[in-house]
Amino acid sequence: MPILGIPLFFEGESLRLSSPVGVSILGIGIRSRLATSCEGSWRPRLYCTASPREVAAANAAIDAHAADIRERRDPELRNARAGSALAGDGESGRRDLGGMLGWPPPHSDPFRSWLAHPRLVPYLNELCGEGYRMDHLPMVILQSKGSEGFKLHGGPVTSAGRFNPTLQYRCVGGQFFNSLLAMSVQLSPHAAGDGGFIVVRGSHKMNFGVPEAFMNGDDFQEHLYQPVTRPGDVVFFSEATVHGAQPWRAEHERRVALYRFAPATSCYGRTYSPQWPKEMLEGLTPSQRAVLEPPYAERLDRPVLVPGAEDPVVRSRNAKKRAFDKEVFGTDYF
Ligand SMILES: O=C(O)CCC(=O)C(=O)O
Repeated sequence: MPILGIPLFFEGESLRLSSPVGVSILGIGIRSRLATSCEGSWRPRLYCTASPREVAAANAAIDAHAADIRERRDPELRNARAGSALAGDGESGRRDLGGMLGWPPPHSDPFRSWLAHPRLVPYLNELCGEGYRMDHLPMVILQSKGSEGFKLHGGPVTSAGRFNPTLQYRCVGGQFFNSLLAMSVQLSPHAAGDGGFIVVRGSHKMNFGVPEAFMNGDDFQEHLYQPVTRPGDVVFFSEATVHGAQPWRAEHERRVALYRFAPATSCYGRTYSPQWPKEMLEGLTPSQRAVLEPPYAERLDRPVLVPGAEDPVVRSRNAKKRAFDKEVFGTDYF
C-alpha cells in the first residue's frame, strides 16, 4: 500500500516464543535467523503475555511512587497540538514517571530485569548489535481517559526532508542497524481503539519529510497503526519509524515502561556522562551493568551479552597491542 509515495514494506510482526513472552517488532523487517534463534513463528500481532508477577510488581512499584508522577498540563509541555486529533480532551496531559532503575528494591527489580532479560537479549542483540547499551533513562508513561496523545515524531528524515543523523535504520547484508531502538513493556491492556502508541509502518525507510497535518494526526489517519497488546507484551520499534500516541479512550489507565537502547557506538542521551545516577548502579547484576556501559567499541574490552551465557563476555584485543597503546598514550585505551 503506498503512503505519500513511499511503499509500506511490511506489516507489524511479532514472535510467539515457546516461553510466555510476547514480542512485537514494528517498523523493522525481520530476518528468519532471528526467528530460528528464538524458536518461534512469526505472527501478524502480539498474542503472548509476560509474567503476570513481573507486571504486577512493576505496577505496585509505580503505585508506591505515584507522588513522583508529573503531568504535562502546561501548554508548553504538551505533546500534541491543541485542537488536533491527538490532543485528547484538551485538559488531561500525559503523565510521566522516571527514576525506576534507582528505586530501592524490590521496586526497581522488574525495571532492572528488562535491561538484560534472557528472553529480550536475542532481540536487542539482533536489532542494536552485540554490546547494545541503554541510551535514555527509561520512563513510565501513564494516560488516563481523555489524556492527550503525542504528535507523530521520529523518522530518518526531518520534517524539512533532511537526513536525521540521530534516528537511522539500515539493514546491510542482513544485519540490522538502529541508531535508537525503543522497547515498550506493556503494563496495562491496549485493546483495539483504546488509543496509546501508534506507528506508521514502513516509515523507517522513508525519504521525504512528513507533512505537518499528518504529524498532528489530522490527515491520513488510516495509516496510523495501534498495536493491540496485553500486559507483559514487549513492543520494539525503531525510533527511525514515525510514531506517536493517540489520546487514551479506555476507562482503565494506560501504563507502559519505555526504554531506549542503542548500538555500542551510538549515542543520543547524555546522562551516562560522567556517570549514571549512583543509586541506579548499586546492586545491578553484571549483565545489567554491562548494558549501562558508555558508548565505545566492542574491541575495547566491552562486556557484551551473549544468549545463554550467565555473565557478560569480553573479547579483548591482542595483549601486545594493548600494551603498546598504553606505552604510546599512557592510558588504557586510545
Ligand atoms: O506513548 C507512547 O507509547 C509513545 C511515546 C513516545 O513516542 C515518546 O515518549 O517519545
